[in-house]
Amino acid sequence: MTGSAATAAPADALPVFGRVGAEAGREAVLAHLAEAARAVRRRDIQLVHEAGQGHIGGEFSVTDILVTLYMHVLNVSPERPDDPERDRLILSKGHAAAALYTVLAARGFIGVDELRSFVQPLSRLNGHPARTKIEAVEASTGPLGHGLPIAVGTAVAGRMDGSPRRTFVVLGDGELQEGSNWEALMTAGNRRLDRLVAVVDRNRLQQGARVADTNDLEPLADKARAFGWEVVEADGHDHGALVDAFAAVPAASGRPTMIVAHTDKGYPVSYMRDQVSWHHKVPTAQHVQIALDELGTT
Ligand SMILES: Cc1ncc(C[n+]2csc(CCOP(=O)(O)OP(=O)(O)O)c2C)c(N)n1
Ligand SMILES: [Mg+2]
Repeated sequence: MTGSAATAAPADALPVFGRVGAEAGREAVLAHLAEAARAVRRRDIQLVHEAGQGHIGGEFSVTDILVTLYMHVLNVSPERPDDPERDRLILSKGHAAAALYTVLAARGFIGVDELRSFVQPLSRLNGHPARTKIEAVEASTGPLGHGLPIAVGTAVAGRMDGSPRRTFVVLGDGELQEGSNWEALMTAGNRRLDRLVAVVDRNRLQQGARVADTNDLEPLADKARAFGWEVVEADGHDHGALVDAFAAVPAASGRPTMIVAHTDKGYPVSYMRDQVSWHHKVPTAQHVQIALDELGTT
């Protein structure tokens, strides 16, 4: 790992991090994830500022989930991005693309310098992730409600191949209002797709309003259990809690796993945290500076 370079680097520098597995010990894993998450958020907010677009609130709520997956959980490697036995990760809430690109760069799947091209003409880094442009993007997403159905098919394919590979899908909570998700939840439960994991970024906000005031999901865990899923609730900003939740997959029950990751939109930045306006507001230079100060460097 080269993450310690973050300390003295200029504000927009992003180190490339390796994967640190459980064999390194819990303390080393958690230190690695904390450092990577900080570096990713620092780079991401500057990316969105420079591009003049993005969804920084939902990017910061999902950062710890994506970092824990790419830097610790997933059996994936930039040296073999097309390995048929790799784990699959689908970011269904595709509007958080800049967070995904920043994590992919931090893990070595795309160049750190390429991040500067985000949403520029002819860039591969579209406002929503495109499978046809970036090999490490497992599914094109953006229209909400598609990632989980694709993930169910991906998990079925893995089972038909007799493969131990796992499929992870990261969903927004507002996204769960799309009916397609509930067909997919039902199918996965009925088929007992134990190597399928759905992570819900439960930040309680959607675009312009609270989820509960729009079309409430509760009792979400009970609903998922009724559809045949194992449900784990975790603090989605606590890397240790996420590591433990992922380590419990596949569940002994043989059911697919839903991790309800309790998060805050804009976490951990003071002016952004739990503020619905930060769904897709663009940070000014001053906003960026405050965020960098709050995120710190070590
Ligand atoms: C089918 C569809 N409808 C509407 C949108 C526009 N849209 C983009 S993000 C968003 C809110 C999503 O809320 P949530 O899933 O909770 O995401 P998060 O809070 O994590 O940003 C909406 C309505 C979309 N991308 N796709
Ligand atoms: Mg949300």
